Amino acid sequence: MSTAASPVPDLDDPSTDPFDVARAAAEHIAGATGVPGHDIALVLGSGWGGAAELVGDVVAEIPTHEIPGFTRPSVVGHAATTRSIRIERPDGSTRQALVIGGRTHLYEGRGVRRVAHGVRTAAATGCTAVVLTNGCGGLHMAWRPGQPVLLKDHLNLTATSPLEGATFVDLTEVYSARLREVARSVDPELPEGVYAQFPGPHYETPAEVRMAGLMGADLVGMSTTLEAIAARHCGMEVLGISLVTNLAAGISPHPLSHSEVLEAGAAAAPRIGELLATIARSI
Ligand code: 8IG
Repeated sequence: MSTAASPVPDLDDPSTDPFDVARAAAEHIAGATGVPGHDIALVLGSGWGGAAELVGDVVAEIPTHEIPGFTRPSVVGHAATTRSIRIERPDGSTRQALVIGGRTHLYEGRGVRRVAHGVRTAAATGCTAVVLTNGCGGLHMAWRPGQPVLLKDHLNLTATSPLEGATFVDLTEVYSARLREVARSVDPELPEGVYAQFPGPHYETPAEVRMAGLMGADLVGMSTTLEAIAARHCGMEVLGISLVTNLAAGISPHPLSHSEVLEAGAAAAPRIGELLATIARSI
């Protein structure tokens, strides 16, 4: 453990190694929570904020923006605390979960390093698996607002990557088949889908939603794929779970509204919170 606080390098400085900032963030988390290391990480997206308390005993809670490399989130409904949670597993053993609220989105314009920083920090704390959750639009009428969907693959439509330089990471199985199996053992009804990440912050046009469908997407959103790539680069297993909070533009006859998205999230909160908690205990 470091004694004198060395200055944290600036994530925006191109000469800074983003993994140095992730290590500084992990040290801050260890110091501020009193928990030396973590096993799994949960990133809570739109609609998933209420899930943390259900996962286990909250050992410590710290403001995310105080952790090196993190910034204040700018979106209403995005939680901004990071918690260390003790999970009791069915066999009596325990796991320490790092629950990161307040993810940085690409549309905030702070660069891909900020977007990837959460999962890199989780890896630096010792996490070997990360559960990425999000709220998104659905392309299938049968998936009503409140429907959770497991990600089986993605389309990164952001035209960027969280990786820099000649970093050739295999993405044949971004979303762990093993962890999807664990999730389905909790809820056998969970459907699977392909998630397309658009840059946002605007929602898609109906033509863009049709395009995404033709390309193989079942879900459209503004997060997750860049974080999943960064997590695979760190060697973590990834589980992706979307909450369909609205039918994508043109699928629904109604225009999209952020308040409806928040409402759908709130209505689904108990069910998806319990689902996430049970999955976290089973990983
Ligand atoms: I919540 O319909 C949510 N996030 N791109 N499209 C995109 N992002 C979203 C949507 C949606 N709903």
